[in-house]
Amino acid sequence: MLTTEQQAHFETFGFIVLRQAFSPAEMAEITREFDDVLAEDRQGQAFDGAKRQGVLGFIERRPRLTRLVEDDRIYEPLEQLLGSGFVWVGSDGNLYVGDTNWHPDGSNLNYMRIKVAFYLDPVAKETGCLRVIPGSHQPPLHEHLKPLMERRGDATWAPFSALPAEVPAFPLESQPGDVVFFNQNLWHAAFGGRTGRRMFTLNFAARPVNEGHIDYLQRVYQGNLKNIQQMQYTQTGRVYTDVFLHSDRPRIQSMVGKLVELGFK
Ligand SMILES: O=C(O)CCC(=O)C(=O)O
Repeated sequence: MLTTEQQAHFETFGFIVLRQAFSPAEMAEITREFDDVLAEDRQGQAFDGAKRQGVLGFIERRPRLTRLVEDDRIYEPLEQLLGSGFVWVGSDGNLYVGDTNWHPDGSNLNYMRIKVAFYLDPVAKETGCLRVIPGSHQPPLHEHLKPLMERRGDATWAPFSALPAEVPAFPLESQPGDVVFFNQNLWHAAFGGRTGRRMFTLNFAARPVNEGHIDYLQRVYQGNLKNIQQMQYTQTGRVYTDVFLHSDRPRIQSMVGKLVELGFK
């Protein structure tokens, strides 16, 4: 459970880090599964570091990883921040290559979505930790930052007279076992990480209550479907699995019910 102050931190700044929420023994298990899933996706090939490897539908591939979404340490904060009836969007496991440029995951300021990120190696400001611009999940700062995206990937682009790596931001330095929760409208980036930086994310959205929300979920689903069909190594053709969509676990059922109703597969 989050304290009232932690909730206020999330609401005001757009993120919260839960320090050492998972023990070293749990992280060893989770990391082993992570490495296994990413290796399985590569079908025996070594990771050559030429570009990011991203595996969508990541946590559904191992029961130990699937359990994370119903774990009190993840589920309860989400219920506090998103409200009851929140829905599953999806997960990805990643080996990153190079910097991640400034972006929000979306600009749908009327619909709350949260990303939960696990960094599996220690990461600091100059070594690939997530940097966030506190408060940028809300207007007007959210909109004021849009020039940052005009020339993505250009390391000399400085619309605010600061190079990308010097844009004023807060570094979410973390150790394995820490869990980052952030509002997906928040502007974020990462600089200086090693090739093969390991992280995975779980993504959720508030209960959809209007056409705009449903429309958003449909668009994300279609986008994920396209991405999954174009995955670098293994194409499953499905965003979700039947086992997950028809789970007998009450917490999982509650987050996928709407997706089943919408015909997502
Ligand atoms: O860790 C990173 O490089 C960035 C992660 C990110 O942008 C995301 O998951 O949306």
